[in-house]
Amino acid sequence: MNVREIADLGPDERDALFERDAGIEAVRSDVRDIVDRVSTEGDVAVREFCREFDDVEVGNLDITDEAERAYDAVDDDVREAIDTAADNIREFHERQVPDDWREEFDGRELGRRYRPLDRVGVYAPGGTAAYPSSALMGVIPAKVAGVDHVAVATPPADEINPVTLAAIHAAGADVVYSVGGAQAISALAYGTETVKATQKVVGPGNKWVTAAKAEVRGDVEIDFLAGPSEILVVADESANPSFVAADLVAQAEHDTDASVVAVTDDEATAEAIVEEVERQADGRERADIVAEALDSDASGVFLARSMSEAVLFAEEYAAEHLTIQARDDEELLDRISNAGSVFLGPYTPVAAGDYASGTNHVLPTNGGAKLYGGLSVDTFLRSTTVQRLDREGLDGLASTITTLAEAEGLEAHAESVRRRLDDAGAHDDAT
Ligand code: HSO
Ligand code: ZN
Repeated sequence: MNVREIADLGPDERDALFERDAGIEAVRSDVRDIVDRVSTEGDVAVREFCREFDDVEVGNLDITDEAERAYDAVDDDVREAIDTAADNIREFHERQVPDDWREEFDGRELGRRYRPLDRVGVYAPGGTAAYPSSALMGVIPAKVAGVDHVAVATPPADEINPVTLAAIHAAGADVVYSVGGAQAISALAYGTETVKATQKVVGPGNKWVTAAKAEVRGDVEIDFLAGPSEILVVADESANPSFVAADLVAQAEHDTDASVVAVTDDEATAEAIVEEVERQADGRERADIVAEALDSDASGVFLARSMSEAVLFAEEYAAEHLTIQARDDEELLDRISNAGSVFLGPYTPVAAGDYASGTNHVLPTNGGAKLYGGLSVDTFLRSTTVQRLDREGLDGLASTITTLAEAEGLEAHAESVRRRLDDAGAHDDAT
């Protein structure tokens, strides 16, 4: 890693930073076959793919009871950590539940109400990327939203990660299936003999999972296509380079494709961050992954000519995680709209949000933050508008409606208004 100046970046360097993608194109056609076979052949195809990709002969696809047993069996400190994280995540998401409302607007009573989806599917990654925390982040908001049937799919293994199973249970999943990859997404979307079809499939996964979500989108809802982890740190000279580096190295350990970036207007801070990153990357348990992520063109430390230029960089970058380590952090934040989740101040590591502060860690990557937010209670709700007009309210709107209806050539629309206001035609109690 070295310090590069934003002003000197060439087009290829800018593309590597700003044109990130989930990298799913290469697997799209293989994934399409898997998705199709599961949707037409059901459990038989699911079992066959578990054999082929996970090398496991799956007995019972429904492992709901196993998840409960895993929760009881994990070490006490792990169970307590899961419970504490789950409580905090639940509390934060409960705060997001919108109230139904009705309001009077000059004779027009208008409102909005919210209802949960009936059935949703949450993917919980397994294997080396088994993240029990992601199971909490997917299931809890759905249960808080009031979804009745929350199904979780997690890859089979000779021994499925017991912490993942325990977290799935603690989060409140209603049913757990032992199936992973594209076959899991297809099963959750279309149903099989064992797996009940759901209306929306959410959660992060590898390329195969993400490509399968792209494939089923349209037939069912999905959250969004999540790519590898990203972090952008915006720092001024008050930042602690060692804390900044620690957050960069932490996200780099996720994936060789992770993008970890810092931008600062202070040259000494930039140099110090690079030095610290090198020092801290050394000897990490996942040193190879960290080194490859740090070496990539999508990672680096960048020097801006001013904090305003740093802010513009952050806006263009639209990071999954944005941390602001600067004296005027709130003022800088006011100028930024594009970020999945923001971390302010020296005592707010991204790992807090990854695990336990309560916010959700399933967040938009690849610049998605320009368009949408991360997983939340809203992800699992649909809204309905409601209205009741009284005679006066309709009277006040009549000419607006009839004029627009006639302008559209929809005369029967206009008539449906006039008929109500025509006293001769009005029903006695139609006041
Ligand atoms: N930083 C990841 C979430 C995670 N971190 C899970 C640790 N475990 C989201 O990009
Ligand atoms: Zn993380």
